[in-house]
Amino acid sequence: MNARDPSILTTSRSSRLRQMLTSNQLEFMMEAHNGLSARIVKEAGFRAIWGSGLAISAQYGVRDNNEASWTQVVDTLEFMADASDLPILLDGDTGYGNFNNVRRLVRKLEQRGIAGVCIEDKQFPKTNSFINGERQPLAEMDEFCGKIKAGKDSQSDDDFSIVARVEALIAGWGMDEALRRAEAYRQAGADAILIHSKLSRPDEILTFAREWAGRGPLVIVPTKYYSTPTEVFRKAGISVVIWANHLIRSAASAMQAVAKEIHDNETLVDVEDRIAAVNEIFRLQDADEYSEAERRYLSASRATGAAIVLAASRGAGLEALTEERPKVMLPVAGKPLLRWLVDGFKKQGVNDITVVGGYRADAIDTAGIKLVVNERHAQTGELASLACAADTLQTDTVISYGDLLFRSYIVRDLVESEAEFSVVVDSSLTQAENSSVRDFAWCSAADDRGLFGNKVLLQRISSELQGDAANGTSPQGRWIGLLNVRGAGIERLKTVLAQLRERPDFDSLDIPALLNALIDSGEQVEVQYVHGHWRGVNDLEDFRRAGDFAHAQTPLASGDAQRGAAQ
Ligand code: SPV
Ligand code: MG
Repeated sequence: MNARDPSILTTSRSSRLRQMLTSNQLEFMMEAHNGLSARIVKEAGFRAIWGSGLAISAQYGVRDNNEASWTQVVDTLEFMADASDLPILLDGDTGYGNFNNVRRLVRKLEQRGIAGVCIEDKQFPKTNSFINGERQPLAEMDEFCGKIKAGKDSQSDDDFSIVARVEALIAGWGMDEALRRAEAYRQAGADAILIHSKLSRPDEILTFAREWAGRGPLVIVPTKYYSTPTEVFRKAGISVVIWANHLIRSAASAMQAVAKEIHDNETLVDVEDRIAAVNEIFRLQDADEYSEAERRYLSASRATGAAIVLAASRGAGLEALTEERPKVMLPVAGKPLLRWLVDGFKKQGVNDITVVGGYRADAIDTAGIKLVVNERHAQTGELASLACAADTLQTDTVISYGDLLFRSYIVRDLVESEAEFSVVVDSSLTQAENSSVRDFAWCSAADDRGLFGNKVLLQRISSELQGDAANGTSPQGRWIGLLNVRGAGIERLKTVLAQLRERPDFDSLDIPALLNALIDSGEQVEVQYVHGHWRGVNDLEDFRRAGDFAHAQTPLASGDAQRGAAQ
């Protein structure tokens, strides 16, 4: 099968590595030395990873002399295999001992999903080939053949590859010895030969390849003869080129430059835009998958639910009290209105709370919340405020007015709803008893305890009891100012919000306009009916009564107050 066939992704890593070794086109492997670099190799488009001994020891800050134990290397590979689904060819040095160590190594590598190992014909403990290569003793050829056979005999996956690395050219033993060994290793069962050279020109590699004459796959590491055009390798019939250490080296130079600059300048300001954003690190760690999994597996407790609280207004009718602070900071029964709301959310595991401030946002207590400010609050409405927090809309989110008090079950039931969009509607309010009542809700069915559990859908919200929305009918209640958005609904809400943003009257739109637009675009908005048990603070009278309601929510409240609060 052609190695570039997309179906390759369904084949095992070991068979993909084997295909790369045996394909008749030139293939490339890039070095990685930990999970992050393994991920980066994959994203760059490579199809296999070289688990470089030099780079893995360097990232531990130790020498390429088997100072890191083989189990530490294998543990590192496990992170790499988790971070990338590419085949990994481990640079297994000398096999970390004799034939018996190779057997155990092969079994352990297979268990960790590693596709193959390269072993070199030197002696344990080895030294990197580029450090006094000619002084390094080679393994005895027959003994090394025994290691290859032992490795091949102990693999349980036929596709696991053992690459035999010939160090004869590095050690100065000459071309004939290199060819003699390569042939012996091939006959011992090696799946490919890695022929290494430390010259700055490719001459001896090309001579070797010519003499080898396609007896089996050839792998090269052109670290020293890097200026050779790749086409030369292709023409020479090389199977795989390994770029052996370029990520650890690029990481080192980037870290050196940034560390020095921060040290010398005692500020981050010069480097911030030149380095990966923190969000990019999160992306490389696959943080989104975590959020998704959390949504799936923590759904009962909603431990990381989010809320956006709209708190930009001064409060019409409350001007006398809101000279110095916005409405949400008015004290109700000893603590600010906003704190009641935030505590109510946190009690239900909605911990990630973004408050959109506007008027006197400086007076908002930011403990336990994130504050974003709608700078244009004086000219804009609720949707413009919501848009200021749109970036935080990533996970299940309750969108809430800031001037609400509610019994805790209301938010609990709302966040436990499976619906992508759900709203709380108070069925006890169907009349305009006072001027502050707005947001009347027309629903697919009235609140009927007998139908408890049946799905009721929102059809329209309007503050007018007459007109199109009313259509001659009475509303089924009043929307209390809580909207929950879940799962796939989040992106769709963002889309509708973006569409509304194009409208010239966007600045004057409120959340009901968003709900109506969602319904118009075909979304189902589920209704959760309540009968009292909440308060909005829209005017002085509301504010006065809010204190009683809040008191009734505290654990030591008297039974009378509790009943009073139930409206
Ligand atoms: C490695 O990457 O560790 C190698 C290749 O073995 S080299 O450093 O060129 O010997
Ligand atoms: Mg090495």
